[in-house]
Amino acid sequence: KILLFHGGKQAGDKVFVTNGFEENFENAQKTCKEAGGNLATPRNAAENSATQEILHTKGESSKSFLGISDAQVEGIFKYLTGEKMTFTNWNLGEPNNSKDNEDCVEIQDNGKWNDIPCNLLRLVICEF
Ligand code: GN1
Ligand code: CA
Ligand code: CA
Repeated sequence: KILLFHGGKQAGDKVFVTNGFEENFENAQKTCKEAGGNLATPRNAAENSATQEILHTKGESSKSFLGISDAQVEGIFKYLTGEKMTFTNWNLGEPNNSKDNEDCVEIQDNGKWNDIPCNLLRLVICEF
């Protein structure tokens, strides 16, 4: 499947790829679903690095949404499948639900995670 996605980064059975556009969380999720994939959801260090490498191809300080949210129960981040998380890579002091309004998660170009408002625009990275 990797041959179908130019610029994709592979980690195990997964391929991570961007469409090059910035979208809010809801639209990014929709974009990935419509393509037959899901929002990037790194479940181990290798998958996190592959996602980070996509950001590096897009230049300095690129950030992307992950398929993780605490919209259901504040403070309890879960995969969009509803499962509990088995791997995290939070930046120091995160998640902090800044201004009581951060239920989505971005991955920064250093690979670290930060919770942010879901209506911000971030590079779309999907996994297949
Ligand atoms: C940013 O801009 P500020 O300090 O209110 C960030 C938060 C981080 C915080 C870390 C929209 O908040 O998510 O937790 O820095 N907000 C945004 O200091 O990126
Ligand atoms: Ca929150
Ligand atoms: Ca935060």
